[in-house]
Amino acid sequence: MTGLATAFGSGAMTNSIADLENAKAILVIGSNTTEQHPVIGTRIRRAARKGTKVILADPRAIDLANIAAIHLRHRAGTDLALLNGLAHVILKEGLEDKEFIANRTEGFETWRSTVEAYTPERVSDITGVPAQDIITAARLFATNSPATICYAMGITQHTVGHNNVLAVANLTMLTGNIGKPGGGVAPLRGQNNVQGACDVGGLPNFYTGYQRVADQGARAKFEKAWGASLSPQPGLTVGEMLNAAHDGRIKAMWIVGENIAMSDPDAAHVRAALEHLDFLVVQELFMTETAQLADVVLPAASFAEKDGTFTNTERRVQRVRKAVAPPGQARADWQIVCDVARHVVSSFKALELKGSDNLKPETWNYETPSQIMDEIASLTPSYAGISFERIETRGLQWPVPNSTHPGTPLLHTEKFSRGKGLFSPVEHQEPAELPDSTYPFTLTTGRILQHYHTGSMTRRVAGLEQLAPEERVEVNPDDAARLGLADGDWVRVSSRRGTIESRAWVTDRVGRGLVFMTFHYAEALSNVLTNTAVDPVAQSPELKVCAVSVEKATKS
Ligand SMILES: Nc1nc2c(c(=O)[nH]1)N[C@H]1C(S)=C(S)[C@@H](COP(=O)(O)OP(=O)(O)OC[C@H]3O[C@@H](n4cnc5c(=O)[nH]c(N)nc54)[C@H](O)[C@@H]3O)O[C@H]1N2
Ligand SMILES: Nc1nc2c(c(=O)[nH]1)N[C@H]1C(S)=C(S)[C@@H](COP(=O)(O)OP(=O)(O)OC[C@H]3O[C@@H](n4cnc5c(=O)[nH]c(N)nc54)[C@H](O)[C@@H]3O)O[C@H]1N2
Ligand SMILES: [Mo]
Repeated sequence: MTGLATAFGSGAMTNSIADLENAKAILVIGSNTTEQHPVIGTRIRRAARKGTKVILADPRAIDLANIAAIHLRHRAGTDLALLNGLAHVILKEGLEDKEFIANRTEGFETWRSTVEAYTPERVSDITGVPAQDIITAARLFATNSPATICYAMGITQHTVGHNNVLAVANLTMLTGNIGKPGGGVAPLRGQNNVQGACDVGGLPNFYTGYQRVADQGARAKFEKAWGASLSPQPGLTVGEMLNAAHDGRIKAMWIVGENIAMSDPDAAHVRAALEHLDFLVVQELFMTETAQLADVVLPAASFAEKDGTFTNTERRVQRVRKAVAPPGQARADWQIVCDVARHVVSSFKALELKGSDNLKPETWNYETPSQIMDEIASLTPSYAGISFERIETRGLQWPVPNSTHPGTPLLHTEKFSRGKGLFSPVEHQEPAELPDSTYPFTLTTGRILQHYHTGSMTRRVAGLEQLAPEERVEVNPDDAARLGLADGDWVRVSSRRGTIESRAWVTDRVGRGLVFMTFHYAEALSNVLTNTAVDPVAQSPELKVCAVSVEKATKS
């Protein structure tokens, strides 16, 4: 999700959550906000009650469709055409923000020439959305200013995910919705601390604060601080690691808090890759499907059993505090990591391995998480002014460049990180795997309110299991009639990679030809079916589109 980095310098929410209520229009594209970000979903509902126009672009009729001024129900994987089509109409009707474009952006004319081809009629052919609805939505977005765009996995988990994010940035700049309250772009981050994990370098190509591994200056700074020589080569993404494990280029893996045996696409491939490793360590709260494949399981403390910080989707660095003691031998992740690191350094030294003389086991002697934050602050311009002391009562939104800076609720008020915002031409491209005569349906996958991902946590909660005990494949009523399916019947869903069986939910939440599944249930797992094709830039797999067949199954 680094797409916006190229457009205007940051992949994070430009504004704050509360600020959504200042928007006159909100385009929600590829986000089931009320189910997946309920707090933010509530803000959107409240805004709509006060008159904000909600424009929903989602192939499914999710809850937000009930409050939307218009629901663009496009074919999955056609967001680029749709976004270009909205821009086309705005330009044709002269609704663009000419002053903003002139003063704050570049590349406009080149981009404009590509958007010219996306007439409402052509976009209607590609997306299945009536041309008039495209025109109406474009007018709603451009004339109700300020306007925000919220997006999530519905547009990023595609082979064109990166370009989709650029198209969102183009539309935002076209309408001058940057650097002002109620405007902006809201990429809704997923996990409680995925923003923080990315901020502190949990990505293959960045150190903390998005300082590039390939940048010599940044590297020199970290080499000095850590007394070690560092590789200029970016690391591998999860998908690349699995491929490397599969063909023996990676021999050992240490997985901290991910259940990839269930959450990565093409589960058979994932399992084969993990089984091919010589050595697998899994650091977990529970004996997950992935942990069961491990040689060693390291028991970790959960969020409520340790101190630290989480950085939320509005870039706010907040304290988490230990409320209960961890069970058994479980310890905080940072303690486990530091212990292993000290042992590794000591054994490298004992073996007199090349380069090990500079390494110091003491580098890993932190006593508290607050010391780790001090080190982050010392090496990261956007976190420079953050300390546990300052966030004791209320979190701070980065960038916080110094110890008296109040934090930054609103990004890009004067200029973008790269100077001028860049319009990037992006063309519609079909998903990697399209329906055909053998696999005539499109499968899209995601979540429901009641469960979290692979269910390793939520499926242990009796109340949630009662509410949502099993997978229910969403099938459109017309398709169901053709297949002879009644609501609650068993179906067999197959792709080129595997087959699952589960109950069907006959519902017009999905349009004809589309089926929806979660990845919450090990016994009927959509990732047995999904495709590993990835976006060439962001490397995110196309979890939102693959081709499947659907048949009635006999199981009862
Ligand atoms: N209850 C609950 N909440 C969660 C999570 C959870 O597992 N459970 N997970 C968290 C995490 S890590 C994340 S990343 C977020 C994910 O949050 P979201 O991205 O909102 O959730 P998803 O269900 O993956 O998909 C969002 C929407 O994309 C739509 N969609 C599918 N294909 C397309 C397409 O081609 N184009 C468009 N425009 N839309 C499409 C789906 O119909 C769905 O409504 O949720 C977070 N919140
Ligand atoms: N088909 C399909 N697949 C998808 C997606 C999709 O939309 N469709 N979405 C993708 C997305 S956006 C995401 S984010 C991934 C999520 O994929 P995962 O992250 O693999 O899924 P989780 O079930 O959240 O697994 C997290 C694990 O961390 C453990 N855990 C929780 N807290 C801690 C802790 O403090 N320390 C340690 N060590 N462990 C902890 C939990 O017990 C849990 O087993 O799934 C991806 N997979
Ligand atoms: Mo996520």
